[in-house]
Amino acid sequence: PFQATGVQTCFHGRHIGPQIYAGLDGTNWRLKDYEARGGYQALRRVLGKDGGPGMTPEEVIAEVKTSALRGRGGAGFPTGLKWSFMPRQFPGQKYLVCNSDEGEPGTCKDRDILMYNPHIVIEGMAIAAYAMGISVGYNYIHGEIFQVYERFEAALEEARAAGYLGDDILGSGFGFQLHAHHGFGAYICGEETALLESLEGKKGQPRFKPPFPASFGLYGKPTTINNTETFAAVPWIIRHGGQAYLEVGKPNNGGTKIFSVSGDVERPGNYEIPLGTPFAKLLELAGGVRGGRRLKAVIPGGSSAPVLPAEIMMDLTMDYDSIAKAGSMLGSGAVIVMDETRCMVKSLQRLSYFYMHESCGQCTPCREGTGWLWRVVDRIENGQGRPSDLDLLDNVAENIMGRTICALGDAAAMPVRGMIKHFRHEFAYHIEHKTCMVPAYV
Ligand code: L3W
Ligand code: SF4
Repeated sequence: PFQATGVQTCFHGRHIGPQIYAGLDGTNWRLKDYEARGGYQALRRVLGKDGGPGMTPEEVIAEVKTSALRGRGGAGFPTGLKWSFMPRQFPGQKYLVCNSDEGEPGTCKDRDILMYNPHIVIEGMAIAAYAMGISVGYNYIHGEIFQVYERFEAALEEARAAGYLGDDILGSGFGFQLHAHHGFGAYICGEETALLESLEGKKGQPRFKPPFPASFGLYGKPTTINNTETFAAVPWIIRHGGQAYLEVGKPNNGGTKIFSVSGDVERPGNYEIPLGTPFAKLLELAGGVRGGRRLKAVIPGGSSAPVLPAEIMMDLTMDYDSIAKAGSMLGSGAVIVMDETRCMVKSLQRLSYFYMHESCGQCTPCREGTGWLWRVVDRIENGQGRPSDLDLLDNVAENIMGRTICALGDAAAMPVRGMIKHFRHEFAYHIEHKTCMVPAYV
């Protein structure tokens, strides 16, 4: 998946940031290191095990609502609101699930959290479980990162031994059992209902929504699913307060967000910065465009987000609302930078192949449409494009959007529409001249 756009997106271990990534050096992931950084103080506070009175579940949810924390997996759904959907009185098992099935091309942030700071996720999940009255949780970890799964298992063992997980956490009477689950590498299992199917041992294919997992989730029981980074934000919110977290970011976009900056930059890496930071600042952190070349375009939120040209991007701040206003989405925070030597047709060819390959095949517009999209872009790239192809691409994309069971159909269609909207002239040049207008590719 990291090759999906043809630009270099795979990097590991360069991560900086003030909250989730603060003070990590690659060796200090263990429980004792986490505790030395103030780890598990938030859980102690919530359970009244820090000498204080403790917090009620309602107070925890209220704090998360105040923080304006939004889901870090892609949709940006308000976390406190999602937590409040969980029925308080339910005569059966309820579940908490962490979505660590990070597979969005360009996104490499969650694996770094789990590898370098796994206890922050465990603490965040334990607090969430307390807030929603849940006693069992799972962390579904992407299949191609086995060492991350092993690291998380090791952290779970430490947390259990120290009494941060189990039937009676820190003697509070509150119990929460957390398990890790190793996926098998399918992109679609990052879609929450496909993930649940997979966790149940079935083929990972999305379910219709509604019903949402909040009412019909794992084994048909009420389930709350959040992304890894979302859980990792929770301990800071409890320790410093929801208002402080909100003020780190901007209204409706609280806190920091991790951006996986990849592609044509000098220093690709995971950068945790306050939401609302100008894109120009993020680019500067990543060392600027590689080789001093000119910026051409940016995919601001993972491969599913429509591309934006440099002139639009340079005026934007990195937050959910301003990226959406510009016609794209912040998504999972994968910022794919493309310089002036990048061919948009080639990039879209690779992206379209990815979605065709990852379609689960359940619904016709996605199963057939993703194949159509790839074949048409592929023939344009290979000098066999037809003048009618651009309208055809637009038409196929339009007929996929909104007509599928899950968001993968839209995710395949949106990059096509974005590319043609902003770089139509490049596609037209390919069709007319049967070659690329970008010198490096001629
Ligand atoms: C109860 C309601 N719950 C919404 C819940 C829902 C889900 C969350 C957001 O797509 C995006 C997609 C990808 N009652 C509810 C409700 N919920 N209404 O809120 O829901 P939704 O449907 O807006 O989004 P989604 O299906 O979760 C996710 C984009 O993310 N994406 C994909 C990233 C992939 C990864 C990865 O690598 N694993 O992160 C990237 O940008 O295109 O737009 O929990 O249940 N009335
Ligand atoms: Fe499967 Fe695609 Fe339909 Fe999603 S949209 S359920 S991936 S066929």
